[in-house]
Amino acid sequence: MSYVDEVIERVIRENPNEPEFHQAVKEVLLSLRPVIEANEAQYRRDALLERLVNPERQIKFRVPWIDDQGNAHVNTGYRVQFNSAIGPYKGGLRLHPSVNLGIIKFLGFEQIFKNSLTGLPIGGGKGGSDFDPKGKSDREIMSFCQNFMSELCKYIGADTDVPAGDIGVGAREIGYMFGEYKKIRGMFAGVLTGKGLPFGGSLARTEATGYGLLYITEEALKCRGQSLEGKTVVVSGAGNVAIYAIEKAQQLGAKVVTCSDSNGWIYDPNGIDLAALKQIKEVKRQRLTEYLKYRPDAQYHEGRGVWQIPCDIALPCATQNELGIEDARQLVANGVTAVAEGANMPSTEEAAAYFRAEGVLFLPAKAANAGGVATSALEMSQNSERLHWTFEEVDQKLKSIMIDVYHNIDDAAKKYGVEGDYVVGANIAGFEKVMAAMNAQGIV
Ligand code: NDP
Ligand code: 2IT
Repeated sequence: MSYVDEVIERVIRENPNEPEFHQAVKEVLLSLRPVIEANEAQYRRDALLERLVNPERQIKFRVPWIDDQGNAHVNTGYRVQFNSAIGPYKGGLRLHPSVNLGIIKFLGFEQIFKNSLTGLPIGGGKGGSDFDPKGKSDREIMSFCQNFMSELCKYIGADTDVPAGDIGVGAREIGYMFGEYKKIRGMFAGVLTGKGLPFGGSLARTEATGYGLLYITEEALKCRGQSLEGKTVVVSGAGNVAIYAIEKAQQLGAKVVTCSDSNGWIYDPNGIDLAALKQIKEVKRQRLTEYLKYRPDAQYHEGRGVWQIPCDIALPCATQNELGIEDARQLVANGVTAVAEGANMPSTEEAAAYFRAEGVLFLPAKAANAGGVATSALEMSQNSERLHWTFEEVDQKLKSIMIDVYHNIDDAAKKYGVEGDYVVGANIAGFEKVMAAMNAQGIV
């Protein structure tokens, strides 16, 4: 059996009940087959792939917190420090009831290659908890975040591991966690990114993932003699990534007609009212049903359904495996020409394969949403030099990073004879640097 197949089989056997982790490992290792097979004997001898798929460290801890009625609750916290070959572990924290070790491992594994693609010195990690922030008061969120950090603070540091936001973690949560870290460790350090602007946050970090998604899409379209001007765009999600993807898409002349949350979705044929969406989601933390109060002519539907709306470009920005094969077929039948993933692994294996087989421009998550973590690395740079850059400076750097990511994955796909296959291009381009660093550092 080939080395790649052997390691995939072992990952599935040794990590039962972690389907998302299997899915991420399979996608990466199968893409790497030509690179691995060219050096199979050496990689096998050095257990390179076994070292790649086994986290350097995984931390699991108890998080007790107290609700407003005085009752204590216990959730589970995780931090998976996956790979530090090219820099300190870097990656977000997710607070969602679906969080388990397998989900954090899939996200941490993806993060290794994404972070490498940014060209910046950051390793891969991810963390979070099965705590459900929905419907909790500010006090309850604070209690959870403080108790989460009182344990996590033992394992992170500005040169060790630098967490940030993900689903359920935004500026509010990062602020509470930062305060607790500072209190316990007695130091003001750049140990988290996505911080508030008054205490070391970077301008444009809030916008970065969504903006970056559109910058890479714009570049890929430009290379095909196209632009976003006049295009109809379908977006899923209504959180940080979705909101700023909608904002940049609109600025670039596209019309975005949908968004969604976990209860339902909006179809607004006149174009999403971004000010209303921000008010509902960022300020009032309400459900999307509220949108109809601002735009009575829009439609609200329960459940999922954005992929049935005809569009030129689809941007899944909510969560993993939210776009399946039936959705992909519907999108293609309706004439979609480009899909760029704002969320992590939003397309199922089958859906991603179908888009590529149908000649749809498909920009996979680890390239397309790399703008968020890239800007986190820019926040780390600013913290290290104790300076602040302007919005324009950060935004310009973000844009040039995303343009470089596109050309790197495009070149890698061409080099390996699969022009236009950006799943393979991103996996190989991300892997090459990590592999070179791991080889140079010996068997550790
Ligand atoms: P937010 O918490 O801000 O928003 C998440 C959005 O997705 C919400 O609208 C949420 O709806 C919806 N959603 C979450 N889980 C589900 C689910 N199981 N089913 C349906 N809808 C769901 O998170 P972000 O915008 O930060 O993250 C979105 C995606 O982007 C994630 O995959 C994340 O990993 C990825 N990402 C985020 C980056 C960042 O910088 N924040 C960077 C790169 C990737 P509801 O509110 O109802 O739960
Ligand atoms: O998935 C991701 O890249 C993120 N959630 C952002 C991580 C970060 O460290 O900014």
